[in-house]
Amino acid sequence: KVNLRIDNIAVSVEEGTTILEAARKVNIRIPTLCHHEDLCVAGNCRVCMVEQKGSDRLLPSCAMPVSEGMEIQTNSLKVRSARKQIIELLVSEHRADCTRCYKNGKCELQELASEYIIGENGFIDLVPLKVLTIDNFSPSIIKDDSKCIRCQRCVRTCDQLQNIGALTVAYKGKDMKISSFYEKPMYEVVCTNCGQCVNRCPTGALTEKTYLEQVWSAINHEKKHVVVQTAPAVRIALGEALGMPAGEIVTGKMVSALRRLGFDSVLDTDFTADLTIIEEGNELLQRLKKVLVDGDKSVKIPMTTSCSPGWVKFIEHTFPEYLDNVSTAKSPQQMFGSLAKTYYAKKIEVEADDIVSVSVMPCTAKKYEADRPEMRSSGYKDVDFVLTTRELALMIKQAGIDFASLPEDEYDSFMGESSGAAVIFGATGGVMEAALRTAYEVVTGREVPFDDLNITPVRGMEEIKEAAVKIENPLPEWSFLDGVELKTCVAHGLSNAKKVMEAVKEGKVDYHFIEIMACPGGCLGGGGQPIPTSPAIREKRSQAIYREDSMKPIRKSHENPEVLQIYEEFLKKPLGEKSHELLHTHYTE
Ligand code: HC0
Repeated sequence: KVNLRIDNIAVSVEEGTTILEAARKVNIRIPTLCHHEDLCVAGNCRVCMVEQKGSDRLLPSCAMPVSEGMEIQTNSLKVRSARKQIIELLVSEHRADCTRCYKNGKCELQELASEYIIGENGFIDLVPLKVLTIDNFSPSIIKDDSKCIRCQRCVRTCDQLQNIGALTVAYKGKDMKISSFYEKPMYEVVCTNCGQCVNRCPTGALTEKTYLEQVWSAINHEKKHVVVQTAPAVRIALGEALGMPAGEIVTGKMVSALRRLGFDSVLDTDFTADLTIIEEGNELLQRLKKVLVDGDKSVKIPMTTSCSPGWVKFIEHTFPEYLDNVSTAKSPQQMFGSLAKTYYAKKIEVEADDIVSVSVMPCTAKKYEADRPEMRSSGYKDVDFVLTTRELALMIKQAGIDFASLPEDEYDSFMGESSGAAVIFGATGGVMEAALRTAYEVVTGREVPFDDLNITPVRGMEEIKEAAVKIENPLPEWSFLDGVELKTCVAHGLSNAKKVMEAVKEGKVDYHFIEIMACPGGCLGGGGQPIPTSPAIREKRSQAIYREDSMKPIRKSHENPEVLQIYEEFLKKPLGEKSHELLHTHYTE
């Protein structure tokens, strides 16, 4: 242990801890604009400068490890004056039209400028002297260089966390800027739309493209019937953006709020998450049969999940030769969209033309997914508008709703029912756990041999997880699987996805089924989730998801009565004709 004093408080921390981390341990907040717990040390913004007794240099606390006997002051006159100047400099490079900015009230630079009362007497405003570009071609992300303070959180996110490198540092010195490949629009480069950069940007330089006004217009349109679906991971994070602590389950309040906002049908993506398990699970079993019994070499194993659109875009760019390994099942969001404008429209006797389908997602890539040309099997755009968790919170604020005091409500009765298996889709490993709960039972007629259905090897935040389930005494139809050890792998974050795919490519692993989610922690850590998202917050959201699962009366997708009903009334059978038309697709390079 290393012992030091920070602002005269004794602190004892592990060797290698930085001054910033040590201060946080004793609840001293040192401001920073470039540090983020998910990312490596950068020391770019210099806002976190502190003074060390006996030294005339100020130290960047995010980059400086503690040493024995150090005496640190985080708030001396020298520190305050330097910090204020740095903030003034950053503001002079930043288009500070705060009242018009999407991040107004949520901008870390604005907050510091306000705390340090920078006023009018700072440095010359450099913004008018620069050539500025706003890239708003992408359906998901807007990049506005005039708001950028060059902290490089986004660059480190894209590079280290996601291994994409769509954002890089270009030029040097005063010309240095955050750029994409050849300064092309984000839409044209390898960006996966995951929005992890948006989640970490301290200012309004990277934001989601918002569709709030379009949704308000649809709600207020006399003739339109607006259907909303909510993703698994929204219900355990929305509260954070509305003043509640991380890890609160707010499903019932969210449903109440959506009704008050004026949505005509309040439904659940979890319903189609259950449906995905039936379709994807059957697809896996069919693939296994074709490979193991028929020796069909055109059929690819391992099969990978397809529900994370950031992952699908990643594999299209990075491992296109493995596109046939991706499940043909559409994501629950898109299955929901195509059913909303076909089956559901008919059921509620509304013309498909008059249905507006809105989804609330923890994800910015879902905006891109909804825009893909493959996603129009209803004859219309299956999902018209995608809002992030943050946008829904903003809508609730705009409507003057006191979220905390709302009563708990239930989803509408058709396409609103779901199992615990569907809820856990929102956490890394959740799709795999849900699939195994169903697939094992379909094949053997018995429940998975894990305590209380909790398949713990695929749970948790470990980067890459593996689990094997041995199939013994299957039902006669599945006798070819007798003794087969079903090998599965789960990865979250695209740098881990890359590791898994490289291992597959090199023949080092022989998985049957791989779950990949583009974002750290799975959707609960999505780019559209409340800011901040940190490892500790992801952990709390994850615990909330598994709590929600354990409280559900139905915990297996194949037992969802509405899923059984839709097969009986409409789809007839998994992988049948209607399913192929509406619920499956094929991704091409
Ligand atoms: Fe997810 Fe999904 S679990 S991708 O993370 O499969 O965004 O929450 O909605 O579609 O259900 C996101 C979350 C979803 C989809 C579901 C899947």
